[in-house]
Amino acid sequence: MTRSWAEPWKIKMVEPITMTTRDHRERTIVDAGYNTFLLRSEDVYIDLLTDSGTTAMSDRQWSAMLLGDESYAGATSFYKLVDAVHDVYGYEELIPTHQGRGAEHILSQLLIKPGDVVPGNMYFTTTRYHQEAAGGRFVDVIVDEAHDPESIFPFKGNIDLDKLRAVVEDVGSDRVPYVSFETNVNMAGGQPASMANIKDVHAYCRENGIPVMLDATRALENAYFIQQREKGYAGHSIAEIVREIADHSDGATVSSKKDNLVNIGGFLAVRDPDLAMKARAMLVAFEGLHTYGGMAGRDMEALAEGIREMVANDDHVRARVGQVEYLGHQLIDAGVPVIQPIGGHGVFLDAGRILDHLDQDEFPAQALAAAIYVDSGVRGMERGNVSAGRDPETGENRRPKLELVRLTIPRRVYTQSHMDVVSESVGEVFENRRSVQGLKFSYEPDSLRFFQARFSAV
Ligand code: PM9
Repeated sequence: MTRSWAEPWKIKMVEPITMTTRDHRERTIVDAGYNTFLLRSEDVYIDLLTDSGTTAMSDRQWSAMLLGDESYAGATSFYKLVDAVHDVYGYEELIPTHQGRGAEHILSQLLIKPGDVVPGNMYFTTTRYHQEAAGGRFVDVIVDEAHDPESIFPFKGNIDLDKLRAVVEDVGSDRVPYVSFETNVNMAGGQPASMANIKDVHAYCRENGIPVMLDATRALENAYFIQQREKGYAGHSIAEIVREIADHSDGATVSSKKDNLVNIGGFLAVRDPDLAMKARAMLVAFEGLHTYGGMAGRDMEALAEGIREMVANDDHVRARVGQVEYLGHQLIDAGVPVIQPIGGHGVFLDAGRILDHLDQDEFPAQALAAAIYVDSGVRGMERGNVSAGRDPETGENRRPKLELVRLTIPRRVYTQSHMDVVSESVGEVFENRRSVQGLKFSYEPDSLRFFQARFSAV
């Protein structure tokens, strides 16, 4: 008989949440321009907008915050963070930033020259924004399976080496400042790369003098899938696998608001001391002094503890991904089309299939996220045509193959009962899917439009 498992923590403090009426939510979503980013959290019942900065910190992290050294320069909290990053990821040089995009900004400005090409395994919104702002062009070299919502390939985050080779041969390695390798690819549905692929890409890049820069934001969740799925890794600890992933890179940007279990923070970590010195020069102009960057001393304390805690044992990540899988399998059982395999940080609904009566330029995923909110107060996020933005050359919507609603699970926040409420609501909306109408822009920002765009019903 299989035995049940439970989270490796118990709850010490609670934050009340309240259910609103359907009538209230119908008005609220119109006021928010059908954009779940524009809802007030007090109008949300179960908040699955993002796993970013929404973690419940541990008692150890909260108590570490009291030790925060708020000295302007040389704070002990900074050196604890340097040690934690070094011990867990192995990087020698640490540039602390206020969050992931601060690190992306510095890395992109330092390495990318106008006209350069940056190959990567699927775009991420802020990452591509900074690559383009530095004058680069992002080229997607992820495996084809990643764009196929029905493929069950276990490593949909892999880089297709033939695609990468073709880009390098086409533009020349001197026009490729680095390969942008994301762990557990967010926009593909939280899908991992295999260790074999990470090693092969690193070896190829070395031969061609191209650095590999990880987006290690969700390296922990990637490590879990390697342990579960890749031959030879079942007996390795999560800590060993995270370290091995990082060993095959020249540096990383990290949004610590995810795997690292904090509400704010991030970093750029590199091996090259010269690159680190240049990064520190930028850091002092854009974020803060090199021994705090964008964080308070107490934030660095919580982060140092969070980095160690995430790999202290394998139970944490097993329960974290286990909860995502629990929700995913409930939805699969209810017949709702979702991206499979179920990802590490959320369940991604295949809005393109669910609302196949809508054209992609009527933004099915945006409309579905709004409909789920109206049904139950559950807040998810569009990850499709709105997030992808417009092609700068044609000005047309990019119409990506993946038109998804992301139900993102915060770490250590919700229980299995919350997941049951979510799956019942999504099941109900799925049953009544034909009544969901399409949307059109009433306000469209020029960049990163998904954050602040407003819509009205078609
Ligand atoms: N990710 C997320 O919800 C928050 C912003 S977009 C809604 O998934 C990766 C892989 C991310 C990420 C943020 C960032 C940026 C970089 N890489 O939000 O600036 O998933 O800390 O990190 C979000 P920051």
